[in-house]
Amino acid sequence: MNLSRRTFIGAGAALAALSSSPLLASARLDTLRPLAPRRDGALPGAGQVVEAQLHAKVRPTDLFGRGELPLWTYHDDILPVIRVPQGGRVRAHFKNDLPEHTSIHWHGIRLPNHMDGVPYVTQQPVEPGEAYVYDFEVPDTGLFPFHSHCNTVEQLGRGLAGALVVTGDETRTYDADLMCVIKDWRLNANGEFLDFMEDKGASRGGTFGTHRSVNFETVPTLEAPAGGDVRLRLMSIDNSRVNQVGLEGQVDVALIATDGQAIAPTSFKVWRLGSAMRIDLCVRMPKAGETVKIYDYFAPEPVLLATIKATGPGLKRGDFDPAPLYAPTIQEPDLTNAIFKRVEFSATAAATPNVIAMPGGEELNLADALCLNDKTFWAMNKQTWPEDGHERMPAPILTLKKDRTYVFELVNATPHMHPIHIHGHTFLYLKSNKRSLPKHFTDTVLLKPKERIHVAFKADNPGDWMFHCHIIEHAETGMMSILRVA
Ligand SMILES: [Cu+2]
Repeated sequence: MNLSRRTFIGAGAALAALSSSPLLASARLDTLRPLAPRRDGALPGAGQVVEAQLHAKVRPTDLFGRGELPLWTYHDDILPVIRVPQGGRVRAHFKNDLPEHTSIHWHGIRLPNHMDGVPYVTQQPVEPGEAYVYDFEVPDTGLFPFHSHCNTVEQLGRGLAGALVVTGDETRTYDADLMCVIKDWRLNANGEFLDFMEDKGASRGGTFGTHRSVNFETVPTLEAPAGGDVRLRLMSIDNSRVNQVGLEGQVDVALIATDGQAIAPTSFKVWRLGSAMRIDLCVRMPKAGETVKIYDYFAPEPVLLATIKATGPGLKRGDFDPAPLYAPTIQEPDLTNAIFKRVEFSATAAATPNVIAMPGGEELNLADALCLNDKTFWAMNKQTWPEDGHERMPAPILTLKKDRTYVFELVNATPHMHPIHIHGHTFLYLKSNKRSLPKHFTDTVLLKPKERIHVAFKADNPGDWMFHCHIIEHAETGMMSILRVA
């Protein structure tokens, strides 16, 4: 296990420091190669086990030079990174010493239901003082966040998260591999935590942070070899904000993966990165001493998130030719005979108390006040997650036939953005009524206001799976549901 924050922040690379007004980087990608075919035979990590120790507790930390913040983290390396080769197993020995119960959800990993880390749905909560072992194989390469799935507004708001990197997708080693984990913090003028959620934000676009960070630092400067090709992994673990990330300058850059899953290298300008979403870029670094700047272009004034400085003697890499990754292990779903379902995301006025009946006749275990919020602002197909006090899980929003392929039409009936996340499966993005994006695999699909997106997936992983908006406060106020695959 690699838990060094140094390694995490890495040694890396970058681009053009041009002017004070950030010019979007452009890509000149007329002659790129397609994805490398899926690898044959055994996966690189087959038979390997990576042991990780994750100990959740309060770790007061002075993150921004404004005094100690009572962070909740999984490790003394406050943003832990677990690296495991594809096909290997993660065995995470988890101990909870937080003041309240929690669990760990491994976002985007196609794992068995009982390892999915959702309290009451896939496991009982891990109470203070208790331990739990997560043990699962990683079928797909890429970058995945892990975080709690209960009172996540506060737990993630206090920093409780980590990164899982599944290696083994590279056909050519990059000159550097950098990660930028984007997260805002809710701090007052004294540098103390503000309330993690307000009704005003929760019922609209979100309760945004007041202090931006990358890798839990304020506008960090990373480094990468001058002239080199850098793999830049960008991931949001913010509760709410959607960043529109782009790079400044006359730099060659290609998009090579979405939510960890490879795509044929394609032109990149900006990408909207909602909570838990990831992209991988291949960036050609400029001359030594120059920089590449990463911005959020969503705001009226672009916000600088991080800088990558080009260092060293300068590599000679020839024309920009980003190496394609191996094709995703996951098969493209066969749309012949796919079953069509429409899922509408909307605002709501009232909660819908439903009881979940299990196949055996019993009812699914009780939720509690920590996992539910007492407000309901949102619904999926007119159904909300029950309000606090209803004490029961809702019935599944849909019951899917195992091994059938589904096309979901995700309909945003609100004027706000919603990054929609499915557990245990990975969507293939097909089309949108508003945008033209390349076909790509994704576990978290960003719906723009009034957008309709079609996604497809094979319901091949049995169990009750969460299906929800990843703006955490939207999920916790109703935009959360269960998909049953049986
Ligand atoms: Cu939402």
